[in-house]
Amino acid sequence: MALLTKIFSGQKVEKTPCWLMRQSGRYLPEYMELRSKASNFVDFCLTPHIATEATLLPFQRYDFDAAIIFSDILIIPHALGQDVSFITGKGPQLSRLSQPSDLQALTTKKLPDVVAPVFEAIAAVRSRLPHEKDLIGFAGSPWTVACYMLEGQTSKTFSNAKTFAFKYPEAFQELLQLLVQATSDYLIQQVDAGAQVIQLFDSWASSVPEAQFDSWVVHPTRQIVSSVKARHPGVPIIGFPRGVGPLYLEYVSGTGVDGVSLDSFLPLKWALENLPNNVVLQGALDPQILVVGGALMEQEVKRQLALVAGRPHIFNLGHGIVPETPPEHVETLLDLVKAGHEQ
Ligand code: 1CP
Repeated sequence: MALLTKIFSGQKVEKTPCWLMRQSGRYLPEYMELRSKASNFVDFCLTPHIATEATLLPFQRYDFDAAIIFSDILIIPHALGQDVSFITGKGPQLSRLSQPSDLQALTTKKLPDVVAPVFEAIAAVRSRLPHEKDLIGFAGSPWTVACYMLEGQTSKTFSNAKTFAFKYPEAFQELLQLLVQATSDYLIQQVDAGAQVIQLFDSWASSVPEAQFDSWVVHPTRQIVSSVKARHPGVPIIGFPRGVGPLYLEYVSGTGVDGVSLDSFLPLKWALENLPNNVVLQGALDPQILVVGGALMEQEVKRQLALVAGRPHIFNLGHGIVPETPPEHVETLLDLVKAGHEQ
């Protein structure tokens, strides 16, 4: 059994498994070269042989314990009929939904055909990946995906998305429910195709007010977890409610996730004292420490491994690798995690 699935099955592991969010991305020159072959990022994600290659690229250099299928959380809005494009230097641009009536343009009709290449890539990666490595499938959580759909672009505050949610609560719930349905089906089919672990990214959960946290974040996530588990009871699901501080506890107990990805802002000691023992903790090196490397990184990796010792733990960052990361620091990090467990 590969290390991630082994940890989730409650067994002891011989070393702390490690994979990194955005492990295939702009910090790797070979990714930039592959990326230059497609002008359109959506096409890049939806071309099976390219997505397969992108997923496997980091394994030419590194001994990660898991691969994550190369795709993006905004494939779902694209498959629901929204215009989605990625502009270099600006990030994602979507035809913004600003009125409840704009939701009528969304449809699940074409979704199965549009996302089919993702399942093809998953099957191809699984057949090429060594059996001791897990393959992670993923999707964005409804709140975070809705943020982009309602904002039309990235934002520090997602104030247009929040205004829509407050002003039109019924239409907003309708959007969340459409995303719950589409995302559940999408993840079930990722597992059918060969994904062994699922991660749900709720990167903007931090912008949800406390009083709305249950209905905008916890409840829709619990619905997805229940639907996926109804079809695939054994598949581990990791949630990533980035930046929610003490609401991590409400998230973990309310959603039924098997693991939780910690961000770099949450005190590790708080997580260890407050989150249930049976939940697998993933994280949480600050990506900027990976950029700097050296003694700083060594100290911090050792500190985190010592603190988490005895708990089920997957080493990762607190958010994705940033483009300015020197690729050789990733190698050093993997060595440190490996050595840390042997001490
Ligand atoms: O031109 C390029 O190469 C585009 C850069 C890029 C990459 C490499 C984007 C655009 N997406 C991705 C891949 C990606 N996105 C993966 C691949 C698997 C991996 O190796 O981890 C994953 C898991 C994602 C998920 C994703 N996309 C999230 C959730 C995780 C997170 O970073 O918070 C989010 C918020 C997105 C939206 C998105 N897609 C791309 C960008 C630049 C962004 C973020 C924009 C923003 O800051 O709001």
